[in-house]
Amino acid sequence: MPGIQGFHINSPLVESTAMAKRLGTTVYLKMESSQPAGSFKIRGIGHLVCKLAGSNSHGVVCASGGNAGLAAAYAARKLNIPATIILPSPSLQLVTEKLQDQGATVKCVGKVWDDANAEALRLAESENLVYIPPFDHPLLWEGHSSVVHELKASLPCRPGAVVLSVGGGGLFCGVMHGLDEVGWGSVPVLCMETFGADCLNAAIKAGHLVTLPDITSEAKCLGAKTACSAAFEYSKRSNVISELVTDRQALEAVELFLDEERVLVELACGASLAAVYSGVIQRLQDEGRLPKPLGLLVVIVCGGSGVSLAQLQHLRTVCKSENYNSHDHVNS
Ligand code: PLV
Repeated sequence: MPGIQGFHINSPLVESTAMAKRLGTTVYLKMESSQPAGSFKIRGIGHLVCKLAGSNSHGVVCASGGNAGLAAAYAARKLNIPATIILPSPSLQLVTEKLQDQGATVKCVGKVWDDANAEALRLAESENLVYIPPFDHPLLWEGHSSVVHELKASLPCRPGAVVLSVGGGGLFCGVMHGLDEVGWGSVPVLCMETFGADCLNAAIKAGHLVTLPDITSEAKCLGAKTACSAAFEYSKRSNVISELVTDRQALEAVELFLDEERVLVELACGASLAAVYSGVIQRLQDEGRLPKPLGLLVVIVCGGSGVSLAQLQHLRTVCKSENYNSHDHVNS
């Protein structure tokens, strides 16, 4: 992992007995929820901000579903430079407050991340700010790849599979890059998205990048309308599997995780956890798409700061209401 700069920590790697009991295999949780600013994002964004925004820059601007912005604001505060974070308008007050607590200027623009991003690009140009992309940049992937180097240093053996969540695909690209670097390039990688925030899965099905008409999932931090092209290229590898869960399954996973592991994460992260709790892993094993026995499963617990007990209660009413059945699709 030569030359990775930034502000992330070597996150805890915790064996989950409760998940092992469900799956009949060893499960390790890479607890990115413990990172400064609450998610894995600080790995790539910390690295990117250090490389691109020196202490004499005018500051950074980042459009974000929340967590990339929090990471950018955290890194900017550490470097003593201003941060402007553009959120889509429906963003949570609790995220705005956390951003302000990091000293960032917050603007709410548009309905989804793509709208906010157009404003961030405009501001970068007009105010001479360093634009921080939340998922599409080689330096970001290089920073994210540090998670795999930590796994390599701590795991007792090569994993049988790695599970992660995909929004625009930055984490996925970083993990693929890292797996190649440590000689684990053929390890199966399970990419989890929710229905309605499924840009990578849609691209795989179409055979080319697609732009979703809208983001209809409540997992707003997975809500990029188009995956980055590097993620689409990686998805063509035979060891990459893409699966979808409903918001309801992601929410149930968040709740089970809170009960069993005592850590609260966002719905975006619940998508990965649902691979374990909703039987996706077992189904893939039954279909012969994942090895049986699996050996050792790694779940990247990507975390997220846009969650609280009150927000969880709200999601319960939205995702579990009878009117929400349009999201209860089945994987094709
Ligand atoms: N969230 C981005 C993009 O949002 C953001 O701006 O914060 N898990 C969590 C908790 C996340 O916050 C994100 C990304 C992901 C997973 C997906 O990561 P990606 O975009 O690198 O695939 C619209």
